[in-house]
Amino acid sequence: MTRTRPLVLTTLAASLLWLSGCNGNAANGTATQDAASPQATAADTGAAPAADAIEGLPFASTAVATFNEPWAIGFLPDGSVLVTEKSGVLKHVTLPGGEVREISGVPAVAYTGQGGLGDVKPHPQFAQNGIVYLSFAEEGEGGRGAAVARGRLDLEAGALQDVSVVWRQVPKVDGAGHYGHRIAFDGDGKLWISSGERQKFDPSQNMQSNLGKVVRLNDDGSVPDDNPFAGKGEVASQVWSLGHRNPLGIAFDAQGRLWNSEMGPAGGDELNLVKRGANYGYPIVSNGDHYDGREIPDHDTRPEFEKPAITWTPVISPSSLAFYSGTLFPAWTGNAFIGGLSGQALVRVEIDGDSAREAERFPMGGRIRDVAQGPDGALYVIEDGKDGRLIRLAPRAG
Ligand SMILES: [Ca+2]
Ligand SMILES: [Ca+2]
Repeated sequence: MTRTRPLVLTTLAASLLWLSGCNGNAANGTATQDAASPQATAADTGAAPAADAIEGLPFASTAVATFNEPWAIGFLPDGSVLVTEKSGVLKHVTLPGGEVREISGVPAVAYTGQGGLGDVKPHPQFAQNGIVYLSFAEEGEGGRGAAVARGRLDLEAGALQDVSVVWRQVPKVDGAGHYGHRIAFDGDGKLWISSGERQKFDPSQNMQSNLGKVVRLNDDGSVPDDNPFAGKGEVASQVWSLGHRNPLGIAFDAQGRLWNSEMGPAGGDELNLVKRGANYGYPIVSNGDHYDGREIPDHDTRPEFEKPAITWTPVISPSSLAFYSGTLFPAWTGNAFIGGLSGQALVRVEIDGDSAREAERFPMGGRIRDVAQGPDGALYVIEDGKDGRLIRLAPRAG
């Protein structure tokens, strides 16, 4: 068994990277550091494209472009990529050139707290229909909630057209946290959405609400009649699984099984194999506890709830989840990758049947907001915050 690297060492390594980055910038006289973005500035990366974007990794890292609070990466079949910015901006990026263009027609978003423009995913038949899905936080009666809209991307016009909302969190509540709102498609073209509990706890167990759930829909937002709670109410019929907290990662493995990563409270981050109709226990059980110190019983006290395949304490703050199906990193085919916010890392996870283990943790020197596999078989990550970079990870040549 490879042991998980203790967090303190990861943090130390990240600090050393940060320091070395400072020195490098100071040496060439372009140092503009802030806490959210300890790496080189866009001008630096443009001036030295061959240099590693992140030092100390066992593979090459190349900065492609820089964004303002990027949130999600959505690859298109032609190898270009859409990137969302939390403030409500959608950008199209060519690869490998890294030319960035803003796309108009994005719905108005509630940009505050953890909310704003969220995930972006093309329809599985994007090459034929040009449809793109966006998730975002919106204002409405009762407060705020996540929504998912779809529209047709006209790349020549640089515009999203015929935009319509296909799903909403119910009910809208006050606050601006735990939207979740990652999007995935399965091999049958079904639309899957991870819905956070909006920091309201009990809705995760309430089937009159779709908060704290994973939902499964047809691509137009209608409800499939073979969902596990079909016929048990308008909201319940959307639900695939319940008892989730803030599921910021959702992805299918090569066998077509759904997994999700979710933020625990104080401790207890989770990777779950998401099963039909299953209850993942929040807020009744968690291997973490409430931030105010009140205990939440651990998963093993209540075997009727599905246990996580991996639980992390100290936390990594999983932002994102992707399965690697490429061959550019042949040793990693079938592995899961999780971006860590507080962990400032990319976590490699090996899957064995229904179980999973952390196999490796790469210190990224900053908070990682999303991870995705490109059509070229490279891994791409995006950094969190102001001046967050889109970075391509690939084996070193030779
Ligand atoms: Ca759980
Ligand atoms: Ca606990």
